[in-house]
Amino acid sequence: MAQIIKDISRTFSEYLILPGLSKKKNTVENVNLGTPICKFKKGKKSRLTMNIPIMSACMQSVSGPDLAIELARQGGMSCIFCSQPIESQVEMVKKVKRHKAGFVTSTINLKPSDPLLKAIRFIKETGHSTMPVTDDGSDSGKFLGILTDKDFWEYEDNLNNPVKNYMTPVERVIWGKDGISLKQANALLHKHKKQCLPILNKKGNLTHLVFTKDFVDHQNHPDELLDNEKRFVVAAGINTHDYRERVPALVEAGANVLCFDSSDGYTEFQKEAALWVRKKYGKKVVMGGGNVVSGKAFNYLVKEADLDFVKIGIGGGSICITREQKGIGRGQASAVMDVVEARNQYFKKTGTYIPVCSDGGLINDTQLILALAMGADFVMMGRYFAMTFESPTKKISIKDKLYKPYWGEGSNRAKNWKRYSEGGSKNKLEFEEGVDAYVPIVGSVKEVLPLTLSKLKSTMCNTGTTTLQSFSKNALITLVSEQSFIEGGTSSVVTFDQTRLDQDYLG
Ligand code: MZP
Repeated sequence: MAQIIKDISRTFSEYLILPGLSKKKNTVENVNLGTPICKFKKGKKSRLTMNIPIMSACMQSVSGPDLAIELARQGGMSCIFCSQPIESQVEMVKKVKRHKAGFVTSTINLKPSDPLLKAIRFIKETGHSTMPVTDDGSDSGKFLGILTDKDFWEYEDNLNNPVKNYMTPVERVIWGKDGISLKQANALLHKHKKQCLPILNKKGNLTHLVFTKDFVDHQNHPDELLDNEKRFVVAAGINTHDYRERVPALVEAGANVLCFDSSDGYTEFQKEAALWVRKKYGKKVVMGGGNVVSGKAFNYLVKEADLDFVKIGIGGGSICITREQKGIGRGQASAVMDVVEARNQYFKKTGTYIPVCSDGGLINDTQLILALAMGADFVMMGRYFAMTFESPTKKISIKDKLYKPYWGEGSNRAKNWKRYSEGGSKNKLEFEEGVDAYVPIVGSVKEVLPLTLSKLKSTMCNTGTTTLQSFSKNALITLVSEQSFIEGGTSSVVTFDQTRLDQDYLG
């Protein structure tokens, strides 16, 4: 007979955290959200840490280079999706690594012969007012001058005149040499009271622009996650099919972390692929895997596949229908607690700490906080980031509201047979494990993430802790009854939104 587990499969929304004694030092300014991502021996440090416990999901509709750059700027990390050809994934990783904080590649460029009309169109389309002029109109052509919206009068000048008659020529432009630091670039901007500094290489070609506002922005992000060469840190998804070709290409491109992207990682396929990577690169690569939902599967991957971190979660993702389609999975809270227990036992026995990640199914900030309180070292989220400006999809308007498409890696749209293939069996009839949906746009990462982190820090202060490690060690968590869950919401009052809803309803 099948073995029936006595415990119920539970979700985060069934739990609450009890406050602990908040000491005077428990202020949000004192909270440190740093978290390990690599296994480490007791008393030693993780080879890589994140400055906030958040990673974006390895999905086509979530993690492209724009999100990866913005999330690393905030201290987290994106996992660039692997359900694409190796070359395009490599290009995305390179784009993140090329991005130098504060040094931007110019997106609007002019040729000397372009009419002013073109400059006006650029200004209106992008909202930017400074445009470099290069010999071929590209972002890396020979730099000839700079044009700003102050150099001409839209309603007085002949807009068919060429920009070369209006631009400040290179001889009169203050510029920086390629290779200077952001600090030096800023010193030049400050000294000459300029807003924009073109950076030129030895041949006089444009490489980057540095803007005063970007420097300020850089100063405002003390949590930026940078590698030794001051480039943003980025992860890349890998699979158990083409790893022999994909992994070397990603390592060469500078990916800092590799992570198996699989809906079920408790397999010999993942063990074999992980051992191949370890044999080839040793500790040079940081390698995560999963997903698992039990301590047994965690132990298998850690002991047999030598992973640095393990991801937890099957069937809880917002776009996931694996549980409906196949009847496998586990409530995310139960899965996290079981794996964390196994991880803690493993640490006690071996002295090696393995970070674990709660992946998918977090429907609000509270659930993120609970996942960390239950012992996850970091979380991975898809929907949360799909809703931001930085996700790689195009926004669309439905009934006057802005949305973005968001689809699962197991949906037909992702055509990701690799992630959902069971390996070996070629005759399997295909079916979907993910849906193709839409999510409302909530703004940019720098608008939404600080609020989430602020709630997390505040809860940590309530429990009397200032680090994530002590948070999960000390958190006192209780199951809630359905009635106390209802009690937690507003009761017997009419909120503004409710009034509006009623009005809409009444027409
Ligand atoms: P969520 O943050 O949107 O709730 O969930 C994102 C997670 O769902 C991903 O990190 C991945 O583990 C999982 N996922 C991605 N695609 C599918 C699917 O098509 C899926 N079933 O379950």
